[in-house]
Amino acid sequence: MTTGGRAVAAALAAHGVELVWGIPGTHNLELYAGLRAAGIRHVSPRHEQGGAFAADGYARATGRVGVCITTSGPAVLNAATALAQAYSDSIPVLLVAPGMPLHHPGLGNGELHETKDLGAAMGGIVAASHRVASVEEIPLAVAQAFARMSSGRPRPMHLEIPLDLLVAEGEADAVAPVFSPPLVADPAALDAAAALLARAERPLVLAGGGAVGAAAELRRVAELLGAPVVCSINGKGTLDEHHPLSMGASYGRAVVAELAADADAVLVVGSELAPSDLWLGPLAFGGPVARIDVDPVAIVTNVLPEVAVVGDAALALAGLGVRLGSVAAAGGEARAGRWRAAFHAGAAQDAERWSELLAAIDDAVGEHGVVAADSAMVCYFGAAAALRSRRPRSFLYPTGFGTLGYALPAAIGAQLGRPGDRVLALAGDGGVLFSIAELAAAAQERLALPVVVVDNSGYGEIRNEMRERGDTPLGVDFPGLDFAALGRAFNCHGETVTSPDDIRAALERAFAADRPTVLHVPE
Ligand SMILES: Cc1ncc(C[n+]2csc(CCOP(=O)(O)OP(=O)(O)O)c2C)c(N)n1
Ligand SMILES: [Mg+2]
Repeated sequence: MTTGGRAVAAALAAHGVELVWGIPGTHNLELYAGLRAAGIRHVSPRHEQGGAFAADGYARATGRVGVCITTSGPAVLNAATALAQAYSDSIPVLLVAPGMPLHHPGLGNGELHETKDLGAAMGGIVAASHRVASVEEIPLAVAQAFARMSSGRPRPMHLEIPLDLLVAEGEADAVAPVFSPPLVADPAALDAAAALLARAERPLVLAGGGAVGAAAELRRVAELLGAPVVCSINGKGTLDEHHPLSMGASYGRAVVAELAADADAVLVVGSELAPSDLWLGPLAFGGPVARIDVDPVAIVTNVLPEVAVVGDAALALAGLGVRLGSVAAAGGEARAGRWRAAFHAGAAQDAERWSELLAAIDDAVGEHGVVAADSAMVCYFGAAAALRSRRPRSFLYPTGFGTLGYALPAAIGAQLGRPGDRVLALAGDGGVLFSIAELAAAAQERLALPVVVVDNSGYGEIRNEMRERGDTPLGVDFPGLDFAALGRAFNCHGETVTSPDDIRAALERAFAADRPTVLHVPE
């Protein structure tokens, strides 16, 4: 016999969960007792949105499921924005939270944390929101959630445990994790994709977040084809950006549109080709398109391919590699080199304002490091293309949903998931305030985390857009804050860096420190 709360914790542990982010409340005390009993490490964010962003950062940096635990009602809704972000970027995050009692009146009776229809709200946000109906069901529901998150297109889940079931006793037989092997593509589809690409003289490869587990296979196919590779921001680093065939990351550049038009065949791997990746509008391809995607729905979305290969990216690319032979195409690097030069020139121009800062970050973070970025200009105009990532899972960015406040908590999650690697948060003065309380969490965990705040005294991008429309800016200018002092108030170090010459030394101090450091960079 066990209790619902203990059954949840035991089931999480049985699925390899070692670390959760959570905030306790009256309704989830038995779950907290279970976490302790199961030996699961608990980290305290200071807001549930920060907890779920941290779980997302952990998932992106490690490839494992990130888990967040909250109490019911407002706590779940606080986490909802982060789960919506995880949904749009296909990140496996599990939220476990109590809900109203099993036999709660459908129209409500004013219970603490009662929400009109929380399941409906969350069902509109995550891949599935499931409410268990008995203690016995709990191990099964956890196994089902993990099965769903570790097969096909990974996406967040919400598991609701009626609050009376958390304390109820029952039998909860363990359910072993379901092993779901990667989806093997149809050989005929792979033949067709190989034929389409082998005919090409000017092939192009686009790789998105769905390719991050297929770095070696992607590189092999690119080399065999002699094809330039452009990664989306979520796919950044999947082909080492120092490789001669790598263009770098982000599709929203004029040179990518030119490259697409010039190509006589295009291979798209694990990429939505979403409007949020294509700021300059849809790409017009000069030749037929083959798409590889684990999601048969995504494969026909935005761009209808001539050849659709539904399957795991690594396996499909390996199959394509076998079909393309063993001799690298001649001339690919020379052709790619011209596009590469144009890509980097454009990126350098857009990032010019932050060039010294970004070069210093690139060097300080190093080959194995991670940059967690916010929806700030320094990130999407700057870091996304100007940093030269060597590996996937090294640039974490809230692409599709585009929320603010992501960088700091995601960096905390990444750092706890990869304690041996350098992790840095990069944000604007506007976005960082959305989740600034997480400095307290980072300080409590004693993370040597630099939090770089690029300060233009307001919502700079929106201010620019208002001006471009000829409007007088409204709601976008803020009096300056002393972010270094703010950092110190949160038990972090704090430094204001006014000269570019000081940035490198400040970053080294931050990575060697016994706590996080807020690096305030006024523009
Ligand atoms: C949750 C949320 N609210 C509002 C926005 C709209 N928005 C996009 S960028 C931006 C400005 C962010 O300011 P800051 O972080 O300082 O970056 P900057 O634009 O100055 O580089 C705003 C308000 C958003 N993306 N997400
Ligand atoms: Mg700003």
